[in-house]
Amino acid sequence: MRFLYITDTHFRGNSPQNRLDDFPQTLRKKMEEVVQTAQSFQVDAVFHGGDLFEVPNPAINVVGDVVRFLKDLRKPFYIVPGNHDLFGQNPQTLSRTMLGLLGQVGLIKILEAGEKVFFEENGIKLQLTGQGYHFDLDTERGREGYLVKNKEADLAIHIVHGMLLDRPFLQTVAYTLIDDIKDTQADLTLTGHAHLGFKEVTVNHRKFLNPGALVRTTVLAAEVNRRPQMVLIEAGRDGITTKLLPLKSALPGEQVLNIEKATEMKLREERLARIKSEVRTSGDFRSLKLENILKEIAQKEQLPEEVRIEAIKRIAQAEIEMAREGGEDVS
Ligand SMILES: [Mn+2]
Repeated sequence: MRFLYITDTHFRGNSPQNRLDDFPQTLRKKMEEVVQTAQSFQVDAVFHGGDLFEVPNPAINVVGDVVRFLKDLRKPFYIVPGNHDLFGQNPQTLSRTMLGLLGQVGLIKILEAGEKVFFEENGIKLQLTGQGYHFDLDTERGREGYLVKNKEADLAIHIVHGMLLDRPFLQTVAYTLIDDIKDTQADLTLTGHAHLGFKEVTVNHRKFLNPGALVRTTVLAAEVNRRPQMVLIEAGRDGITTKLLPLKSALPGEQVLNIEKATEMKLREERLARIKSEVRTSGDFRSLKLENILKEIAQKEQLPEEVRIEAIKRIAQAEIEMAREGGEDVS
């Protein structure tokens, strides 16, 4: 059995602020390559990790691009809803979204939580499950959305639109570490949402992979240097193997992203890193969490409470802005 996996296509009718090219046209070319790849490898189905659309109610011509892609593809297409596909990031709004409509008319198959889809070839059975985005997904309560517990086939693939990461990130952003879900029965866990992605990780013979978004919309250095890619999945008697297929149609980051902005960002990052290291070396702080440092300074200097509260508010705002600029789709 063979499958192709892509994620975070963010179909939209105009170009993001940081792009220099005609974004919708570039995306159409990328999707042509996805179609050609799916056909030349004769995959059984194409999987999508969510955020098909930039907004839940895209314009008709944007939907037209997606429908044309699906018609050209002529393969079963399985997807989990991403936060961008939903109103207010709320899964209960699915039936009112364009993604929901495509599912209702049967052009795509939206994987519902707990639902299993089976594939079989040469006596080997594979189950596919998925978990769309929801608010609590990256909390301890939501963790089970990442876990496959009752495998009913020889092999299992699980697709999740959530902030699964291979290493710790900003404390203000909710995320789940691969280590937190290493007991899953899924042989391969595929994720989206974190646009930069991570390299395949194997723990206890379980594989975890996020190839990164198919589109680049921020000017973060890592994003400029990243080439969007697809994942070719082979499943059979020897288990599941994956191969990354970089998009040939994706232009170098410098040609599609506004680098001047990126340079500006890099200077800001360096400045921030310098401030952080100065804070680390100049104070005897019990914690490196900004809020805690602030608390200690406030106590030491006997600052009025309203000053401390105002500072907390500004730090939160700055971190939200940083996370936004950091290429992670947390909003
Ligand atoms: Mn996204």
